[in-house]
Amino acid sequence: MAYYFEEPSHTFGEYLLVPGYSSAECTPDRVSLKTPVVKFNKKAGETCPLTMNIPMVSAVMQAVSDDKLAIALAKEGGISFIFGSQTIENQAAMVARVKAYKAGFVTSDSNIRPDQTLEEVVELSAKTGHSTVAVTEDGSPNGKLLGIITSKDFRIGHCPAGSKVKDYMTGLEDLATGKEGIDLSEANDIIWEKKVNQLPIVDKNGNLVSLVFRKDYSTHAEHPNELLDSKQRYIVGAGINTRDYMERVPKLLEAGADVFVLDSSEGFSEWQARALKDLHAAFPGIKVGAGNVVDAEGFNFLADAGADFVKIGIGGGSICITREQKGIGRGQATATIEVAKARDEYFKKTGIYVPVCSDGGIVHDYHVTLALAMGADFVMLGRYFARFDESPSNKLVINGNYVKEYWGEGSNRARNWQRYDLGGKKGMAFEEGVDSYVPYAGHLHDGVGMTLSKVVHTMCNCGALSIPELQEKAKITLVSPVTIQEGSAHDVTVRNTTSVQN
Ligand code: RVP
Repeated sequence: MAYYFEEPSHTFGEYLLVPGYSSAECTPDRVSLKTPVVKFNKKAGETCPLTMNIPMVSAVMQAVSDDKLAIALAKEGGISFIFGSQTIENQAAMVARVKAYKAGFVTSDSNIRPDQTLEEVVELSAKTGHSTVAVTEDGSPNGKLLGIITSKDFRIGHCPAGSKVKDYMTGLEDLATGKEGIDLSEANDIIWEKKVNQLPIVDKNGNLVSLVFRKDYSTHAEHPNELLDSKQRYIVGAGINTRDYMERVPKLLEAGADVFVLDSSEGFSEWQARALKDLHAAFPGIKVGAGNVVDAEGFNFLADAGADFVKIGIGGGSICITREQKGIGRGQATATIEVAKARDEYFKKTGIYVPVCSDGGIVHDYHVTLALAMGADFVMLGRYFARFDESPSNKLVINGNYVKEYWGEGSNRARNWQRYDLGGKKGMAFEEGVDSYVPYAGHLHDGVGMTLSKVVHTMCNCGALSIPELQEKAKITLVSPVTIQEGSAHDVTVRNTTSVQN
């Protein structure tokens, strides 16, 4: 006989947090949002090998996670999972670009030779927008460094036409340089000590490797949460599927991917268990999340199969029509609560803590706090990130308003049918997602800053200084539709409409 869940399932919008006692020590600036991404033996006192500084990851979607968004999100402390619905080569190139982007270290693309003219320097600067030009023996980006020339070194019109770079540049003898391998704060110390605006980094043969600029260091300092690997490169994830993983993963590992996720709309399957087994056997130490599931049974299956984290959610995504098309799914809040409980039971039984990620259905900023309070270690968001400048989709004007395009991986536009593949002979493909617009929301840095500000304030209202403390202390209540109505401005005529989307 079929199994019936006794309670209807619920979404985030049906819940609120009831404040707990906040002591004077509980202030937003003291809240830590650090959270584990992959499993570890917590009972044995192991520390998690991969943590994030904020509990947010971006969805494995064409309209959301490319290298540009991945860099922007890593700067804030989270991880992007670069979309897998593209060729292996393209995906690996995106991962490689994130890893090559050395926070604060700029690879020079506008070098010049000492025998070239000042007019050529001006031309080059106009083309690249860089006022500092490195002078190398052969003019190549990694040639032997001979000096630096900047727009402050000469005045065009006051120097004889055809003047040579070598007569105006700051030569090596007067130049502060850093050795390859130096870290950013050491580079910054030299910049301050020597009172210079830039520091060329050279290898042991004197060849130019990169440049560190004084102005970039302050940008770096604006991102205290940035998520870096042991080589000071941004951390990045990649979405994979259950079909071509043995070809795709080695290329992505080579490109530097730190963590993977099996991207499937329904992950309680033999295909996922097989992929997890094969990948862990072929690439020892690899970190692979799996999903999506919506109940304890699904979680236990994937945890036993070796998932490094488990993703929760079917049919709750803003662009998702899986529930309508196939009649499968579960309210996102209920699914999160049940799976998080299963994670805690699993930990009690095995000593292993398998982080869980609530994926999809975050509409308001407070839904992030609710998902965390309900037990999620982190959340995955699609619509939210698609709205920012850094997402790969087009920005358009519709009815006088700026919007960004946002389409589901199960839409005809993405045609990511592998995400929905159950093996065997395929029937007719049908859409499980829509193509849509979302309101444009500016820079990711500002949007994420605002969301997290709300999260940490609410955590303080609950008396929590960390995510585990929130999970322990949160008091959560279901609310009636009338209570929800009471929660927004009511029985008044609102004079201005400057309130923010979320
Ligand atoms: P949202 O943040 O609500 O936009 O949801 C994003 C999530 O929706 C993704 O992480 C994924 O799990 C799911 N998704 C992506 N494409 C589709 C679809 O076409 N049905 N669903």
